[in-house]
Amino acid sequence: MTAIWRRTLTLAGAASLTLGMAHAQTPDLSDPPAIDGEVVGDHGSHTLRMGIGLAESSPQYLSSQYFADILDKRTEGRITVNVFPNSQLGDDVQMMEMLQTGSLDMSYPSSSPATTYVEELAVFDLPFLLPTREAAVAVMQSDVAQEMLDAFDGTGIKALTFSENGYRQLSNSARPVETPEDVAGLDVSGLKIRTMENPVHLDIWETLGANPTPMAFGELFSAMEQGVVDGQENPWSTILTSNFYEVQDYGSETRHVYTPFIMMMSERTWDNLAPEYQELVQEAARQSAEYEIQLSAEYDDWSREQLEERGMEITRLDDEQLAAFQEAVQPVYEKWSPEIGEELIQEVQAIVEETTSD
Ligand code: TK8
Repeated sequence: MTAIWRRTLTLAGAASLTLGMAHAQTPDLSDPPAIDGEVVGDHGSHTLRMGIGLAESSPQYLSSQYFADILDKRTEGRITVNVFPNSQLGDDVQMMEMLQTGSLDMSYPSSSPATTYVEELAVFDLPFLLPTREAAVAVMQSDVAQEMLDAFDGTGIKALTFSENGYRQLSNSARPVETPEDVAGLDVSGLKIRTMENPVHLDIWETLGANPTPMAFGELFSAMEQGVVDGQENPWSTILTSNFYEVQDYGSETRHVYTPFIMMMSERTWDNLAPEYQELVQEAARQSAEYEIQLSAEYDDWSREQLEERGMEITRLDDEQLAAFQEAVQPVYEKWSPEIGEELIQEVQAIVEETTSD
């Protein structure tokens, strides 16, 4: 059953019908915005390889295809972008290293493992900092965020734009989680939780009493299947599109961190592009990020419902329960604020307040 189901995800819809699968693979998604804008001049041909972590049905993949379509159309086929999903070219950390050496042209990692290049990005890893998607988007589009992208200059990576990975939710195979105590376990041991390769995330789960292990995303499914870890945390859409529900019985709507993605290009590839191509790539990146954020929003609640339909037991936390998590992770703020910079945190908080006050 598992194998068949996983196969249907990569086949055309017709195959799923033949197998009698009633579940839709995607929600009703907005069509990609029309590609207007002029065809740019002929500055030669380029074929670019772009590696991403998520599956073909994810907003990340669909919007990357849109990015490819924009470049294709506006160069009359002179720039081709081939998108490789499912971490098949490597994990976030590996692919960023490949961008540096020029052995890969583009990638789309989470901001969290990219903090090794630009420390300030860790502001996004602070738990419960961004209360609404609107606030998160405003921060991603702010000057402060642009400075973080610019800070990649000289690392071998050209950071093009932020987009949405989203609110992270806890899933596990051991027990329903409603409180921090459920994470730590009273008579039982703390949940073994996979985290992204990022020290703030590690600290969050240590503070909550879990046994966290940083691990590449591409290894996560089999680690959960084999019981190397009990659980993980990612947006509902990822838990759905990467089939984690097959090996995770419980989900909790913790929304503990909002993490962005960053679309990136190898600086070597970037430097090989004519200025007019560079401008186009930058514009297409922003347009596709807007589309990605929209798709991601359309996916979010729908994915949670789909997961419930597929048998996951999902716990929604009330305000009091969320407050208990928020309080439990206060030490993470105290520890990391000086490292990340109080001023930066305050700047982000000011943007958040602007969006929530009107
Ligand atoms: C995909 C990752 C993933 C992230 C993670 O490449 O590692 O859990 O949330 O989406 O970037």
